[in-house]
Amino acid sequence: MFHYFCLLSFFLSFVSNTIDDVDDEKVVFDETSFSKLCSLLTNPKITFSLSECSHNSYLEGNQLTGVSSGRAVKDILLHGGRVIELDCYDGPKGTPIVTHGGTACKPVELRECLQAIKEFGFVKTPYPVIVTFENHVNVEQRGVMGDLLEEIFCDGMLYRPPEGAGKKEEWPSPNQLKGKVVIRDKLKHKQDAKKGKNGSGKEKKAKKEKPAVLDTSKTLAPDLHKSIMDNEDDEESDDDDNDGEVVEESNVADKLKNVVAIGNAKFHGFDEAQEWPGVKSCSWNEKKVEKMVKKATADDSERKDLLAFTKRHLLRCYPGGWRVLSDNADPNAAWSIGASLVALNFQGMDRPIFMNRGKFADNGGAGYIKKPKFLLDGKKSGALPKKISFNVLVGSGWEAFKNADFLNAPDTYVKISICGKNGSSGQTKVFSEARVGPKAQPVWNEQIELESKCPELDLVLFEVFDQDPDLDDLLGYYCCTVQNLQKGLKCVPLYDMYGHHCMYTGKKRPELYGECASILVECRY
Ligand SMILES: [Ca+2]
Ligand SMILES: [Ca+2]
Repeated sequence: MFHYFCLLSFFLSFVSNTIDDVDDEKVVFDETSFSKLCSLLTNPKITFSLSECSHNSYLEGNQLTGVSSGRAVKDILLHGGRVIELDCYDGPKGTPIVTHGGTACKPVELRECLQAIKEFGFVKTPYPVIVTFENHVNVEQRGVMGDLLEEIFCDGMLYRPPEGAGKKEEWPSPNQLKGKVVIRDKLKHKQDAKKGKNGSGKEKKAKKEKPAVLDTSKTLAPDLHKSIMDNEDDEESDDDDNDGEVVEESNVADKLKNVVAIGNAKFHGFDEAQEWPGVKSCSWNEKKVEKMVKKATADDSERKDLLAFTKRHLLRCYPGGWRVLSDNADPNAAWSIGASLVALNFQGMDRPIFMNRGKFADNGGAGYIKKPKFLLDGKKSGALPKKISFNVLVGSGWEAFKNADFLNAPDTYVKISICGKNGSSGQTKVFSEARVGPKAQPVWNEQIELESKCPELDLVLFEVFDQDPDLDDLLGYYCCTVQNLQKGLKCVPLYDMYGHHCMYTGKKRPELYGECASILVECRY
């Protein structure tokens, strides 16, 4: 805060408010909004909420040559992610391994990933961890998976669907599932597809499964390309062999099936999905989401059918298989159709991840947020578009960015965006005075006017860049929901792309906002 008092005393002539208005306790939004948390607690179904969801959660680095580890899972959980995806394959020692199939990614034992969930699953938030399996494991090793789940989550952590749950229409609420690990899996596995009707064909495989780990001695690039495209098909067709019926399987695999609380199923039309006796889940890739959003935008009855579907069933959306660098699609499209589980590559440090962090900072970081009412009742949003005026005044703690440029002081500017359908953005001029000291602290005092078309869903993203001749470098960002944006003069703390505060004091986390880089912005609406 000290920086602001100094700077403001210099520039008070530009600013209409007095420094008494500066509130360093509350940042742009109130991070401990318990009233919002309470509204979630009375929420009857998990399909009425959106949950913070990761894709290929076991992977560090890219989707082709990355390393699978329990540490990757731990990081996501400690960040607050509530949905962990594990791609399981037959392991050489008779126990399943987790890896990105058909690539050169290094595998990890399933046990290590489950241990990480046990140890770190409820450190950040008590709300349930959904473990979603992309399951390529044979019948015998599925039995081992069941045993592992029982063994590791032995002390009542594993949620067991009550008898007849598959026929009821209710999901439990996130509150009812506090401290629980909830398993999502296909009820019917493609690897068993063509076995005899009497279920005796467990030894033979109907279709040659792709190897879990690619032989890298062959020419790498074409193989990798082909396998990644195959893998994408694979993931999408997770649901394709599945008509939601229970198939005959050996009793061995029942050990896993009995703890699957969220069954994956396919459907051929919304009518069919509404006739299902119970509640189910399905997975769409981003291409399909895009197609469905287009349809829903063009035709209101399509939109209503889609929302009726996502209200009753759990829709998971995932990044396309071509995103080998672990980047992400804009999640707003999937959120706008009520998809509860919008999986992102948390390894990617891109704008979709920043938006995801902003979205789920809501609700006290519970990892679950309530869907706006209009996504549940199928009506159009009642909230009017919101005009927001941002006066970007000054920056503080800019020593955090002193080495951003090789030769000179960084050339920094602030970009503010409304993220969502029909988003827009504006930016300040470039400030470049000094690397350190009072002269390094930027002064803008510039107005940016933006409009949020859908305030119930839209996000505000503040980004600070260093301008360069080629690609500008992102130095820090802050994201929050439009609904949580507070009026008045506020400090906006900046985070680096890893999600840590941009510190310049050498401390790990700030006690005061003056210890991390931040911008002073006045918001009016
Ligand atoms: Ca996967
Ligand atoms: Ca520069």
